[in-house]
Amino acid sequence: MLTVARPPLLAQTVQKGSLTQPKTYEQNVPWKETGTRAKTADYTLDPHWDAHAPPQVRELTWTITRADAAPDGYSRQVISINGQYPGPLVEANEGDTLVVHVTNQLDELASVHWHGMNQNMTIFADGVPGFSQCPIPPGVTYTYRFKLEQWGTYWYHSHSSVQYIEGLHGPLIIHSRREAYQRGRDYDDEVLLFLYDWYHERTEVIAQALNSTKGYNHFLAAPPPQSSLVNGRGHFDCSKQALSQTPQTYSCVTPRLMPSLTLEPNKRYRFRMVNSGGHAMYHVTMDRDQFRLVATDGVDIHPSTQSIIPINIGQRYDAIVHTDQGGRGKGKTKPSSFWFRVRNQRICLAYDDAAADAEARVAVYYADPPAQGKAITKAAVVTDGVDKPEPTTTPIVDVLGPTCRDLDDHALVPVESLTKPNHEVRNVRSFATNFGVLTAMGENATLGRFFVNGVTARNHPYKPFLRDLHEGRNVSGDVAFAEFLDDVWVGDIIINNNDTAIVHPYHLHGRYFNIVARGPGVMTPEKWRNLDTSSATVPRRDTISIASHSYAVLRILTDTPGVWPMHCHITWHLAQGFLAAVLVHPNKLREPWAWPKESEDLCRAAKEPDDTETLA
Ligand SMILES: [Cu+2]
Repeated sequence: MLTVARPPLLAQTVQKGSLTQPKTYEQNVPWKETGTRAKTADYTLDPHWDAHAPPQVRELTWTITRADAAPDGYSRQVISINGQYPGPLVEANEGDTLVVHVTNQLDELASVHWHGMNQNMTIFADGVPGFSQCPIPPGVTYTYRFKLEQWGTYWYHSHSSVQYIEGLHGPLIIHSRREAYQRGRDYDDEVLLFLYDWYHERTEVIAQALNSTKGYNHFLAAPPPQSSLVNGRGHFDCSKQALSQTPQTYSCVTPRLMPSLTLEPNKRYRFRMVNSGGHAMYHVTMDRDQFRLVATDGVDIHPSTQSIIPINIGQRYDAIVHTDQGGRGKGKTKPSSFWFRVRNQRICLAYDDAAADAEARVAVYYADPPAQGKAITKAAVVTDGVDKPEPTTTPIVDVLGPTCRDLDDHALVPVESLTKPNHEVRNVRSFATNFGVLTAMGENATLGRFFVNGVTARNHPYKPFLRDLHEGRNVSGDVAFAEFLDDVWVGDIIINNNDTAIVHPYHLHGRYFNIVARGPGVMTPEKWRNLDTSSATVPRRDTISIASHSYAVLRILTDTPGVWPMHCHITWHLAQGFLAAVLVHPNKLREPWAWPKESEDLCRAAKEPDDTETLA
């Protein structure tokens, strides 16, 4: 059976009409108040969490609405979950079943993807319209139900166009008795740091402009953010607003205080850091202490000491920070307050916003007077700020320099390996990605788009591939496919980033990958055959930065049947067609489990015509 009908190879420049837009918004239109204020998220991890509790069902009920917020001082509408912005913290244990009832009260389509989850035999819960489900229409409730088979730091986000940047995202923390690093033994408390860039323009306006011949602010390339936020809190200098090409708002008030975090001295904190943004890649640093890195993308690793943590979109890093009082030099003591910095690597942006601050900062204070004994007296959480003198510390020198690259793979060796580096692999598939242009029909102008194997993805949200595969139809058309048939249990995916300048964070759904090779130049299947991966240190993660004119070879266990997106996690690039599909065990998808009644009901709840096309 031929499952994947090969799409025609498109040249970089082709004659083609512009994308169908179901809805249009004007650029530079001031925000209207909804009249409802969003509550800023409180990301306190439960200090009494029982990682040894028997497996249970964790049932959540979410209502998604618009609300007003001014995360960095600039007032605009955001998307809230249960009135909260950004979305609520979800905590669970490995082995639990997560059940989330999502009611969409927006006037647009919605979805929720669970970033990094294997979705083993639950592809229908992966949350990607056009791939694994139909979108959730306004007024409809849809339930995600899946078992958690991993542990660590994850997150969830909308997979409908560029919607998550509006606020439909949040952290997903999975505890386990099997974790290599345990609370009480390896650390005393934990701190969640949900880091992302923030835009003053409605994101759908930006995406639509990018997909027009005019571009956004006259650029075909993705725009820069106006600020960066930590747990929904940031700082924008409203006096600079005129420098920014963003709409006037009903109110912009520069926050008086910087976000703050109070820690107790002589304790070990596990920092769980997520880059849940749209475009900005960060270097996370502290003016005072260093990080003992213990996990990447939810995978426990052998610890290493780092002073700078580069974190690209979609990636997570866990690090233990020891708040000891020793000085760096003889007789010196460390300052009792210092800055935690989230430094936007502006070199990774196509262009910059003159009004934007290059970093988000959190003022870290040590509790006063110092707490005695082992017990943590207060849960550590980032707050709106405290009335104390600001830290006077200066940033460390960024020895990595301005760069969009990942940490060296040697620092990311998993405690437990998944695939054997010398595993015999016979199956290889390739993706080559590049920026290109489409010539719009009848116009002497071009659209900026991304291409994977010559195809720029177009998303048909009401025609999920999974439904077609389940019902025995061929899938074809508007994305590039890589296919691993039902008798293949391990495979390699070559990714060649053929762009001239841009580093992209590539994310694969459905399975971790092991990075068995990477480097400059182009990897071909012929060269791949001679690749010696027997001595490779093999990091395992779900999002990898690949530089321009460079490649990576990703090894996956092909044991989770599904049709899994592989895409750039720069949300603007995804909206410009940077999306492909990895099809694993297609025959298995014909079985009843793969398309539950709820999935079919959701597609039937769709009121839109079947041929609606939205941004990827
Ligand atoms: Cu990209």
